[in-house]
Amino acid sequence: LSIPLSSLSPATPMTPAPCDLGNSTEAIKSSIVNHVRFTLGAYVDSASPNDWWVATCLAVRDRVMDSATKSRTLHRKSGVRRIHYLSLEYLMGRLLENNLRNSGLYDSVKQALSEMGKDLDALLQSEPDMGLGNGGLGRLAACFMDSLSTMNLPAIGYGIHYEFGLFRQEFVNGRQVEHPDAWMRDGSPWKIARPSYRQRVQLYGRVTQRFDENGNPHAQWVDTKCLLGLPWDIPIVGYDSHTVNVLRLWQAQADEDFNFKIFNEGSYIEALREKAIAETVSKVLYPNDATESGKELRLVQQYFFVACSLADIVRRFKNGYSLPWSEFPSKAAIQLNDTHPAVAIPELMRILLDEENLDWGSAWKICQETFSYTNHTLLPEALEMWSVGLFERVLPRHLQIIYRINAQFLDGPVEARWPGDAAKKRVLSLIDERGGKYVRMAHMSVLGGHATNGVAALHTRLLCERLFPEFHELFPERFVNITNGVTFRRWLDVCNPQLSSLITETIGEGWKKDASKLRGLDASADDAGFRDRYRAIKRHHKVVLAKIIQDSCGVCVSPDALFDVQIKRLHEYKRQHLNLLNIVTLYRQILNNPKADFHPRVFIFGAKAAPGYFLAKNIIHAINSLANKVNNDPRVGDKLKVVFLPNYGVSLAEKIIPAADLSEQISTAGKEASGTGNMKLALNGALTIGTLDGANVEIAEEVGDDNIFIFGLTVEQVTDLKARGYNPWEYYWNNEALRDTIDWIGSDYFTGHAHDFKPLRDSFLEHGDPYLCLADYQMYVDAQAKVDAAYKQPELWTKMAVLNTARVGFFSSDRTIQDYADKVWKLPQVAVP
Ligand code: NTF
Repeated sequence: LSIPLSSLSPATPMTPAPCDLGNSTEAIKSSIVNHVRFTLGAYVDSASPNDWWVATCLAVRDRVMDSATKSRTLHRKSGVRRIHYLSLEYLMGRLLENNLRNSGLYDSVKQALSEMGKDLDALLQSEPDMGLGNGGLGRLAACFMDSLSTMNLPAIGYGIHYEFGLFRQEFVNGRQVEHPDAWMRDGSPWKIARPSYRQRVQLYGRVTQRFDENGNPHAQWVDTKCLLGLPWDIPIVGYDSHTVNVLRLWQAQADEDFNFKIFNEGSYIEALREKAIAETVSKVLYPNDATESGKELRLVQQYFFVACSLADIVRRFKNGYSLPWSEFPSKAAIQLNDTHPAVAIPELMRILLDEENLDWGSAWKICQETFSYTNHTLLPEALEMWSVGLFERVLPRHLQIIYRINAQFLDGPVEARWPGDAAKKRVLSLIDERGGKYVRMAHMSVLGGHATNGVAALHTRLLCERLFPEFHELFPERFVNITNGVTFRRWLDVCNPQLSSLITETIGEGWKKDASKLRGLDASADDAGFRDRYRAIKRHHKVVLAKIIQDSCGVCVSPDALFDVQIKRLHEYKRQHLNLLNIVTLYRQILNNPKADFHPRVFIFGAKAAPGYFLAKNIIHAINSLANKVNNDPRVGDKLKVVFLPNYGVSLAEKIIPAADLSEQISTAGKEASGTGNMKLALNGALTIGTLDGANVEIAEEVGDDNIFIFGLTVEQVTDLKARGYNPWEYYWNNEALRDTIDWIGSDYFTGHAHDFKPLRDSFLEHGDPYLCLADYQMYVDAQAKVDAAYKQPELWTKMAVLNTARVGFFSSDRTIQDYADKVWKLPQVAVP
């Protein structure tokens, strides 16, 4: 049977005209039902809650995908520069509610579901968190994606499609136990595979030479192992904007050619083993926060996603325009979210030199114009360094390139500025040689780009003065401050719709896109009627949180108590153990003086510890053991409760933050780069008790000294004290309450075993108290007494809380992103019609 070819390819295309799906309740109802029936193959009558959730997500996704395609086309056709955000972490949390609120579909979808007897709120709560990040750094990237779409900026986020996100935390006898987080075991309706943009990545192997058509030598990377990267796209819906950018996450796959050869040799098992090894590359997120993890797999992860992303960017440049390479930076800006993706610098050099045959000088100029780098930490243990041996094995060609970058830098600008100064060269070199040889990724990031930024004013100052003083002296114009921000859509509109409505009713809707307008609320702080409503909303959220506490900790707490909240990763520098010292002190005071006039307080913790971080886990155990004692001590009653909510993450934060009265931001001055939880809590009317660290400094400036509780040593005082020789024993012997507190922690009172918290006790005394808890202890206890006094005056407290909400508009990530767009990326806004 032969069919004429012409009948298979009709002259008129068969694609029907694009249909507008419609946003009416009826249209949405039929979309959802269609997905239940035709996508999921279920009966409407018997579909599971998960089916309804998936069908609802898909109905929403259908309505944003057209905008995603339109945005992409417009960005390509208009030929504007795009920002490519490279990050190893994105802590997205749940997507449905955010997408509903941002797209304006919330009310009609709620109505549609309710007409079908389904409760939207229940569906929203059933969504698993997309927890592809550890903490602040990953959540910042997620906030930035929201702001980029909202502000009509052409952007792509690149990252890794981890099969397992951050571990799920459980407490067993007060100790942290980790479980895998299989967030997408059942797939995810938000992600779309893009197999046509798959990339191939080389690793290992060795370097030889080849000659181009003009007889010029070029390095050639051969005998490599290959991996494939499959991109998954997640649409990012902006608030009240038609721009839908994408987050593109790479999944590692085995190279089929490679397997095919082994299959032919009959080694079926061997072939599948290789495949499994290849796929481990995107298996799991490293659960380390603010510590460097020198593992080969981690380096391979970094290079894998960087190489896929750069190949994708280069493909778009070559297909989209016929421009010389010198124009590449006019089309593509690349932001390095910390040093984790810094291998992008030698990778772009490799592409330009070895594949595109550019000369060194031109390639280097393109790199510098393309890249910029955000530093997120001053902690020396968090600064990434890769051993030269490992680097050479995994990325031999890249190491050659790094050596050449280094030689040109040391022989050029460094020699010119400090002739013959070997010490300066040792300090500035890209290779650390103080015992073994290591590649300093932070130095490479400063050198390979045109801008380096810190994430709060104080942090940027310390970057220039302490971390990179010589770089700053050589290239002062490269250093900029861009204070962090958070998206007010998720962290107010979505998590606190009641407060969002009250604000909108009072000052109009403009604040959602221009957060500085929140200042319009300043006057309401003096309006008793407004304060009543504000307080009622806070109380509502405290009731909701009390229920969560009851369900997950089995502890009954009163919503009339002061909710004192410390939620962040568990780390010594964040000083959850200073908080612990204060609670133990209060516990003693209550026992010694049961009649003391102390407003009841609930101390609420949420924190995961890196699985290998022994002392952090000891602190969790100590807080849980303290909680167990305090909560069950009849002498204490309701005066004091301590709860450690398990499995802290984005969704839990959305419940805790609107319910918080007090926000603990008590890091040792000079250690917290910025903090972003501090901003979310202040926005929701929690007052801050904090040190002059990170963005706390700027929060204090914005809200005013009367509306915040600042205590503790400043950065300069910390430095002086350490220089003089800090001795925690002096504080121990000179302060009886402190001594009793520490002795009590070291006793068998809390668990029956005196050795249980010996590591914690030793860290305070025998190991020198590296984060100066003892030095700040008395000032902290005094500040907490001021908090107690203020909370007893509800009108005063609410006034302060309102002023916090009104005055933190500066910390919107829209402002942060506008700063990046203006100062670093030079990006225009492109409105999608
Ligand atoms: C974190 N850095 C800082 O510790 C926070 O202070 C800051 O708010 C966030 O970054 C976002 O800028 C890290 O997680 C890391 F990995 F750099 F240590």
